[in-house]
Amino acid sequence: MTAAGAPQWRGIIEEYREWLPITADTPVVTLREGGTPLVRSETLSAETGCDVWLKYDGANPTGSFKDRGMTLAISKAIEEGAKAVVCASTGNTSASAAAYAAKAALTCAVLVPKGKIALGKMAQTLVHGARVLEVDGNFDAALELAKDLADRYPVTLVNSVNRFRLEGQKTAAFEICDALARAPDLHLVPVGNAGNISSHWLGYSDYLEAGVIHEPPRLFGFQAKGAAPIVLGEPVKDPQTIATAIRIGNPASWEKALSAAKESEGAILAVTDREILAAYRRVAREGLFAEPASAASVAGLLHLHAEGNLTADATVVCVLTGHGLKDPEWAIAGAAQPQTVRGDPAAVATELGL
Ligand code: AN7
Repeated sequence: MTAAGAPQWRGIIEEYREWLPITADTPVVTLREGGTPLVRSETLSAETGCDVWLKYDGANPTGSFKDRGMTLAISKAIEEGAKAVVCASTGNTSASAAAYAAKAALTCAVLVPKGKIALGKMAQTLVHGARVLEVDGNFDAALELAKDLADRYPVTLVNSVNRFRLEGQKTAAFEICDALARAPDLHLVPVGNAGNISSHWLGYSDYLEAGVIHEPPRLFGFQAKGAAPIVLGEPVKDPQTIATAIRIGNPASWEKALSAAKESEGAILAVTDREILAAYRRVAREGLFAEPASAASVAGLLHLHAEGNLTADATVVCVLTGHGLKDPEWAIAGAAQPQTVRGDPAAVATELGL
């Protein structure tokens, strides 16, 4: 036990217990996920004329929003007597599954598209002791394989088709409303397998139904242009984008995401890799390091602004879904390279122009 009264965020299950499908008997497997910063962006607010907030879900224990869903999925798996879990992943789900399975002493296997997951995510998955199997194919093929495996063998699937994942991830919407004491007008989020946007709509809908909020936000989801099946209205066989986290051609929660956008009077739209990288650098220069896929939400904000589709003074939340350290390659590629300097203060001062 921590000391009585010691302030510590307890993780999303304890903080939002009454909103989640658990009982007093559900064992809670937690790494104290959630409770992530909601940071106002002065520069994006000034540029767009809106009140812009960044929900930094990269501050979760394994560096992505997946932890919100994984605490619940792994807790329920333990409750149901599972001995092993499996997932397909573009990297963040596998990092999170590996960590929570380690915490629960469960066997974890992950199926990833060969050569297509960021180095940091691979490092996490391996260090937490998961079995990593590389599939010669993309994420969509790996997910079909994982589903098949879970249908036929005694292993629990912890991709977002597992309903407990979405139930856990909806807590991001709760935290945003709790912090603002209202729902935002617009809620912008990257879309890959389309689980997260669906879960956020679930969260806002729960709060609306309970009267905690009175107006829901409009939800806007952003896919990468080369991996935008929902925008195109058909699966993409060979999805391509530098944002490997959302390199997905046939999202599992396609219909749910479309309903979320429709019911909230929002939309699912596409942004280019160029827009994603510009947004990525921009939030980094404000002190928040988010991985490229995460920056799709901010790219989307600037896209809506450029097209004149923002109402002045609207309260806007952009979700930054994953930490930039997972995929440092892009940070280094786009920055000035370090310089070597002689080890005396005068030389350093000259170099810095002081
Ligand atoms: C940083 O890890 O699909 O639309 O297998 O890692 O709920 O899929 C990751 C997705 C956005 C898209 N941002 O969320 C996986 C995986 C980041 C991500 C998404 C992902 P969904």
